Amino acid sequence: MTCELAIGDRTHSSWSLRGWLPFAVWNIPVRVHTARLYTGEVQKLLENFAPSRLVPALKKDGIVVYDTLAIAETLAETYPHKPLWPTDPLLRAKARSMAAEMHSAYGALRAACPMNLAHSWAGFVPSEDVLEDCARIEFLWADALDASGGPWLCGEYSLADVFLAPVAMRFATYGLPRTDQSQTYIDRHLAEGNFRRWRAMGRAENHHQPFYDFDLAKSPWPGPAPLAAAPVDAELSINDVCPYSGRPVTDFLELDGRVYGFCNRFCRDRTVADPQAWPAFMALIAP
Ligand SMILES: N[C@@H](CCC(=O)N[C@@H](CS)C(=O)NCC(=O)O)C(=O)O
Repeated sequence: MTCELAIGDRTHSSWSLRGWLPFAVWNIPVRVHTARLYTGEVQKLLENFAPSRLVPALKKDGIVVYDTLAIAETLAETYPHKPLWPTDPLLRAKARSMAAEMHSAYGALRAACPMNLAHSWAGFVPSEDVLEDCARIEFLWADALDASGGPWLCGEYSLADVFLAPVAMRFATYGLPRTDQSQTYIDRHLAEGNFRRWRAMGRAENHHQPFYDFDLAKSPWPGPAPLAAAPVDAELSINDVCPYSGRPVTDFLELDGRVYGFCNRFCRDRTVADPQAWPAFMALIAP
């Protein structure tokens, strides 16, 4: 039976990102249900995921697993041939420990720097407590990267990277001080395809949560700059069917003077947000 996953706003819900990434990275079929945070939508959605109180929540074979660490362990045990955890015992211990510490610590960083994949802030001044969390995280990143040789924390991409992906975003978007080694690791997350697709879907959702705003200037997005696509009203496009669904096109974007069509607005807008994140679209523009 296909897994069902309840998540919140992609731009803001760091735990939802952690819950979703394993499905994307290890190609595990899932049906995603989204609800907007700080409205009644989450609790309404979770009526089908009892006894979950928060997102993400997973339903698999009629059984609900909530809380990200439990979801990660459930997927690892369900798909033992997929390398969710590293196979090497030392690296597996490090990966499990980092994921667990992420789950139980770094309160200062999490409170001061909520995940916001819409913006990068200039002039954020971290408190001593935030800097202490950052130092601990960088110590663990260096420990793992030195032991594994990289490129991800424990060699190949693992659940450790899933759990630290939103932290990498906090370093990047709040301009937190970091070593060159951390910067390389953060850049790897910013360029990673699954993360880029998640962020693009968040941009297309366009859920603005004022709670996450800061009275600071915005700086350019620290990841790869997206190609300059724009939504456009049109009737004709280069393609007759959507590159994702194969259905007739109804919504359009323009890129480099050419018009491309999609079967709905969300497919179009997530592509506008970051065209290069979508291999099926890139195949269409450069066959
Ligand atoms: N310990 C939980 C934390 C989950 C969590 O805090 N989820 C937030 C979104 S990031 C949520 O559901 N908020 C909705 C609410 O508070 O009503 C986990 O690991 O999954």
